[in-house]
Amino acid sequence: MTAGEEPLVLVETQGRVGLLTLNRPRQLNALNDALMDQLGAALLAFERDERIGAIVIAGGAKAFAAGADIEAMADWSFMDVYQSGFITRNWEAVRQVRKPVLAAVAGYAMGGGCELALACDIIVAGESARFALPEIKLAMLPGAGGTQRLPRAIGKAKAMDMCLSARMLDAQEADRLGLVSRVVPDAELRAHTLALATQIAGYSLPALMAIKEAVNRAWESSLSEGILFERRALYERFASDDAHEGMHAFLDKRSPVFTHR
Ligand code: DAK
Repeated sequence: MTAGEEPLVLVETQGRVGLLTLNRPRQLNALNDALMDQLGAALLAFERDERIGAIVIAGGAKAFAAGADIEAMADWSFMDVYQSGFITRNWEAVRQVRKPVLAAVAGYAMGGGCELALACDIIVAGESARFALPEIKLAMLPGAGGTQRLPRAIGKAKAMDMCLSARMLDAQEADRLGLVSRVVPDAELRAHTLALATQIAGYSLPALMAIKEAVNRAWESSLSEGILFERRALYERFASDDAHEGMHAFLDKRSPVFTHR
């Protein structure tokens, strides 16, 4: 970004919540390299910032994000994407974040925009939210985790339908299928998501990180391995100041004071 240029990602904090707003409204937040660089850098800065306990990624009213930037990609060659590590280089920062990440989705979440939301831990959808992986229309394929995360989220039958026919889901159907966590009126989306993130960020950060790691492990291992992982994570809780504080506060009938240790 050069001086005087509008940032492609707006960065704000509200208490212990870091809020990132995608800001390319004229292109419906199409995700070009510069935007993904800024998003990745902001995510990792919040990850390092001990005053932040949860992160929200929001889009605009018409689009969360309409996908990877087709104009930028149209003439790329294999060597261009291979040598620059397209996707891997900057799209995967969200996967490195151990703190909870919430997506606030209104309007279109298409292609890479849908995949970005899928990579978040919680999706709060406004009633206008629309989810699709329409890459097949471009003779492309979802390349930022869509073919992998979508079947895990909603099952093979629905995922195949979306990937092969470009079928678009509205917020209610996405809710029914388990693609999103909650649906709220558009006018309440930002406030609702920030309130949820504030609630989450008020809990013990190392406990949140342990839960996120354990739930993600459910996607990536057998049940018995996952249970073993969960049990170890539970034992580790007994090495944490916050867990003792949380249990004693309950017994003392007072609010806990977490130090995030
Ligand atoms: N890229 C670039 N520009 C886009 C865009 C996109 N994805 N989506 C919209 N825009 C631009 C439009 O070109 C238009 O620009 P102007 O003509 O005003 O200059 C402006 O945003 C407003 O869009 P529309 O005029 O089209 O608005 P409508 O309300 O009529 O339609 C729409 C909204 C979201 C239905 C429509 O814009 C649309 O279909 N957009 C494309 C959606 C799409 O196909 N998304 C998937 C993109 S492909 C990879 C990994 C990942 C990916 C690729 C490769 N590798 C590892 C290699 C991911 C691929 C994708 O995400």
